Amino acid sequence: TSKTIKSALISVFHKDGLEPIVRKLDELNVTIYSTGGTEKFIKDLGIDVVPVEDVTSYPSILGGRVKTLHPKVFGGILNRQDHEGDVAELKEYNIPQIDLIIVDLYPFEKTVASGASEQDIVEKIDIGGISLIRAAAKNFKDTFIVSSMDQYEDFLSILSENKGETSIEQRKKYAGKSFNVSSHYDTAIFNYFNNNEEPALKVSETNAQVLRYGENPHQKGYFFGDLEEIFDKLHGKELSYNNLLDVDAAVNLMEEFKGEAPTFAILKHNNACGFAQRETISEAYSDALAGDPVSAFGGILIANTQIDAATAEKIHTLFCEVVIAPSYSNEALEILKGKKNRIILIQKEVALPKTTIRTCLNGNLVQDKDNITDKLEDLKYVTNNKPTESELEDLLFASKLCKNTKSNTIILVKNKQLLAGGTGQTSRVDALNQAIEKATSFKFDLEGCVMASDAFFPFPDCVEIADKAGVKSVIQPGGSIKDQLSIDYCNKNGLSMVMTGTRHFKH
Ligand code: 93A
Repeated sequence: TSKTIKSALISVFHKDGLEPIVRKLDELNVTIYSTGGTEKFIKDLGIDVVPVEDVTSYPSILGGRVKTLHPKVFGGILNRQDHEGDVAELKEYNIPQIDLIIVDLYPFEKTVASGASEQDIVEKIDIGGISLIRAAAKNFKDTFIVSSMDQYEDFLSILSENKGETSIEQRKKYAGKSFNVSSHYDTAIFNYFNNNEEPALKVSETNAQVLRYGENPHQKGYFFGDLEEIFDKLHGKELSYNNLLDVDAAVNLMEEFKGEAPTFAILKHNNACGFAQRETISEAYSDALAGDPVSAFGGILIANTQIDAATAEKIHTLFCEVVIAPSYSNEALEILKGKKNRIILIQKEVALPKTTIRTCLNGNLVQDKDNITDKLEDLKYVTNNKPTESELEDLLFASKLCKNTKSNTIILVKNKQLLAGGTGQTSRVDALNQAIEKATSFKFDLEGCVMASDAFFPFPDCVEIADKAGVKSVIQPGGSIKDQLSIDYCNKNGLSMVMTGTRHFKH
């Protein structure tokens, strides 16, 4: 159903861009009603305009806080033209029909951004304008709403096309746009009152799960997604923000060891602090724990095979936040349920996302996930000595761990057990020294272990330090202009080195 615009109420903060529209409306013989400043602007163009006060028989009061908020205005906007009662009431109360609303709201965001005082900011919370927008949008069947200066150009062409006649589709489309304007406007006000502590995303409009808090108790936290799709939660308290980050790290790490011999990982702050592959999951757990029994306290545990009773017995003596496995024996489950808060998850066979997203400055960084796992056939043997078969297995094992640890990282492995890792260091040498110190403090003999690095060695210092600590073989991407210095050192001192060609930064 098309309608022809015969009357309009215009109330705009910024007057720019309005002139061609009012000229067009005048040409189409549209009756124009308007508020103070806008009315003056239109009158100054030499165009007839009716002050809204003439409609309401009321002056603008409270310094302009109440200008358009009146039944005669809102009755004119909200009446249903196909509704007998509405039409009769319009007549009874002498309310003029209003077919078009044009509003440019008080510039709330700009006022906040200008560093204005609270009083000035509060005055810029538009009440009448936002109400005009809502009312006209609600009644889009009869009323046309132009809610932003951005829409002027398009609206002008609509006006010109059919001599002020508009279609229901056009009116509904503009109503839709106006709710975008109003929700954006209210979000800005909301953010101002809540010190911008809310996430930029509109939580209420999504399937966000409200978390107890964010990384710390003074931060709010939300999870966007469906955890039930990926886990069956069998027991325990709610997953926290930090739990979720650790669980994500755990799941991605274990993804690399799917289908392999029983493997167990213990994670803290998104990095593995214990990791081992053994003939049974129970042994794998023990040797993972041995890697760093101190860090394991309060950790996140993940297994790549079913957790049996023997393993559960051992786990039960440890305080840990979350246990993840593809399944549990009945007995194991009963044992693990022995602690009220312990979260027990079954990980379902669900593909993980292939991209990662994080906020960055005033936008987001999106990237493909690091989907490359270094394989035997990718390796380039660059030293005179070649790694032994078991060293090769350890090298690839270490490289997968390295890929899933925060950069800069160095990983030391022997017999498919993580001896120690240097994680999140600002220099590779620091990462190596941290790993050596940690492994030695837990009484590991580093003699004969292998080393993995997430990125190339810019200098030969790392292989020198590693050699002195007992490292016998090294895996790294290569690509430094000084690669040869590291290779020369290895050749001189009997170490072997392989290059993968793939860097695995993780920040
Ligand atoms: O203070 S208000 O919230 N009270 C009102 O009743 C009202 N009606 C329109 N602000 C109100 N407006 C706003 O006034 C419009 O959204 C527009 O931004 C501005 C236009 O005022 P003027 O025409 O006097 O320049």
